[in-house]
Amino acid sequence: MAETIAPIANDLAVKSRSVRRTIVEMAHRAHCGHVGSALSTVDILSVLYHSFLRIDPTQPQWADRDRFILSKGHGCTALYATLAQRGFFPVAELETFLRDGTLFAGHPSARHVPGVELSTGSLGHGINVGIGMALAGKRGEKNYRTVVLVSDGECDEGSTWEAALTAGFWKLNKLIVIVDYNKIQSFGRVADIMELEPFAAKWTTFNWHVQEINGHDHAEIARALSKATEETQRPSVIIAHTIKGKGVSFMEDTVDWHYWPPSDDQKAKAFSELCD
Ligand SMILES: Cc1ncc(C[n+]2csc(CCOP(=O)(O)OP(=O)(O)O)c2C)c(N)n1
Repeated sequence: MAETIAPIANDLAVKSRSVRRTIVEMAHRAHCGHVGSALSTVDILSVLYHSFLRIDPTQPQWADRDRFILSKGHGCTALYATLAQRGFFPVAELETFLRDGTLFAGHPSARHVPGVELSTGSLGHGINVGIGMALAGKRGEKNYRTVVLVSDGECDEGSTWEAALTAGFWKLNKLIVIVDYNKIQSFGRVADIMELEPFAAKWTTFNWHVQEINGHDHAEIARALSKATEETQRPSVIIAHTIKGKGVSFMEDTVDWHYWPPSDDQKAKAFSELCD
């Protein structure tokens, strides 16, 4: 796999393309799905891991680190590839993905993978655990921030709105939720399954600071994160408008690429679109 991954460059666009290639490569090798789910989060993860989160890959458990939770755990190939790129473990280790004995399962394990803060996969729990982390930080007068990336499908779950109510009530200003609003779930479109709109207004009434951005624009993502840190009284939500399958033309905005694994030809076509 190592030869298929571009050398780490300074530019976030190059880094994001490299992560996208790794995602396609992992799914192709392991013959697994969730490629579209992972591709949708790449630009957000790139900005978080390369320019926002205060973390140290040599000390994944550093007490004052910022916490990041990938609540939509099925998109973990994006997280694995980004953590590898950031230096938490060698990219070559990702060759073991989904093999017997691997650290890299189809949903991320905090017990096994350096840099993974919470084992996720059962949707609808990320913000709730993030609240615990943020509350512990607030009560302990710590300076760390807690960032949770959730899917739009998770916003159909009651646990998400209970968390939203709680964080707003406790004024957890160091909690930042990013919604990967790609408008698609496993088997259909959010608008047909359980419409979320008016989405921003819902968070506002739960007493959150709300921003809406293009979730593939690195500069916009960085600006929104920076603005979120200025809040002193409210938790922040960044509603990131994204495209499921972003970066690979035939995967973009289709329900099919929730579960399909890429064939040899599809991998080759994807790589031809993701070259530097
Ligand atoms: C509690 C729970 N119910 C069902 C599932 C099965 N499941 C996996 S992904 C998914 C939905 C995918 O849609 P979304 O959450 O919007 O994620 P994305 O479109 O970004 O992949 C579901 C229902 C799960 N992982 N957890």
